[in-house]
Amino acid sequence: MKIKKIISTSLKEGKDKVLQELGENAIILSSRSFKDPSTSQDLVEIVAALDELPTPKKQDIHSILEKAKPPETHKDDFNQFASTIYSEIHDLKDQIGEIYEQLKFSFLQNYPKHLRDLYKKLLDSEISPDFALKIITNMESLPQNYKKEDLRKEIDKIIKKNIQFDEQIQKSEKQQVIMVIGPTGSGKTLSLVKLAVLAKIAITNNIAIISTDSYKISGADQLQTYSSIAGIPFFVAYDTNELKKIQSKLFDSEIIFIDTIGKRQTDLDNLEYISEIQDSANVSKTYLALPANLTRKNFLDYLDKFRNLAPNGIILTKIDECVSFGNILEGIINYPLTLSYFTNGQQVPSDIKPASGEEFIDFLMNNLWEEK
Ligand SMILES: Nc1nc2c(ncn2[C@@H]2O[C@H](COP(=O)(O)OP(=O)(O)OP(=O)(O)O)[C@@H](O)[C@H]2O)c(=O)[nH]1
Ligand SMILES: [Mg+2]
Repeated sequence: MKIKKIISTSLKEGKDKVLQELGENAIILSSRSFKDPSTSQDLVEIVAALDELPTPKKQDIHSILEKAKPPETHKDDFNQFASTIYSEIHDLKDQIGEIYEQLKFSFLQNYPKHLRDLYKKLLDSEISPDFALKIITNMESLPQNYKKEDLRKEIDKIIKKNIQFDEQIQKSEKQQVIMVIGPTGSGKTLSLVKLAVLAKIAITNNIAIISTDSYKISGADQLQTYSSIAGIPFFVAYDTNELKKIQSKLFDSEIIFIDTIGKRQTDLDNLEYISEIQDSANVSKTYLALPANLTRKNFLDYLDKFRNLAPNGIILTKIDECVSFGNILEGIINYPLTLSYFTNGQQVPSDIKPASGEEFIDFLMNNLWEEK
């Protein structure tokens, strides 16, 4: 800032001098009148200042902003820069993914590549990592360039060692009471009808069906229709007393099939009720119907829930709707439970067959072997 003191004989003259010397942007900081001590003349003292940085004019601001704007060529540069960054982030993501995969399977480094690959396939077929590891540890004799038959043999060994397969329903001297339990919609009623019709064809004409599925309005109707088509006597029991009464009249039936409800008010109510039926009906065999297309977690949950009812075997239903069988393999081996029947469709009675190791291996092979 430039400051100037100006002495003049009048205020006007002083202002003119300020204008002349500092220009129109000068500002007056102070002014005073005084007498010259030597001449006694009246004088005026003005102190004025000028800010040396010129205040930018309006158009200057515009031009500054204009300069600050990235020119069009910069815009292109920026887009190119952004896309380079994007592709670098993408590459990094891929690399992190690869490192993650290597770490995830690093504990498999001691296994040959074909077993590491098999391990990944087992995970894809919904087998848990721990269980998959157990399987490949048991397959160490699988040759490196294994063929379909080599893999089949190894799976066969595991299945034979770990899974029990049931005999189909046979003729018996004593009356057999066969009950089907399971979660809602698992295929209990349809499986029971298939079994009853097969028993009528292959074992005895002397069978009966009792429904305890009176909770749902149409529950018993569906079964009644099937029974009348197949010419099998059909009864509905609304409680255990009634069930006992009906059974006492069926003393000479060779096989009695009992259908149960999928769901009451709560799971616990349901299980208690089924347990009462089991006791009062003197059940000789209880099948647990479970759909093969359940997730591993649901499959294990149901095995847990129904294990208190001590099922003798599993009817694995809806195999035709199932893509991966690892969940079942793990559930059944871990519990362990006997596999009794497989159902694979809605045709009565053709879409049911006794469970067999051969068939089960076929299902697993579909997940583990791709035809080249
Ligand atoms: N695709 C296919 N569908 C099936 C099979 N078994 C049963 N179903 C169908 O699954 C549905 C339920 O079958 P149900 O036999 O009524 O099942 P549920 O366990 O008695 O059912 P709730 O009594 O309601 O608990 C029906 O639409 C059946 O046709 C099967 O093996 N394959
Ligand atoms: Mg039913």
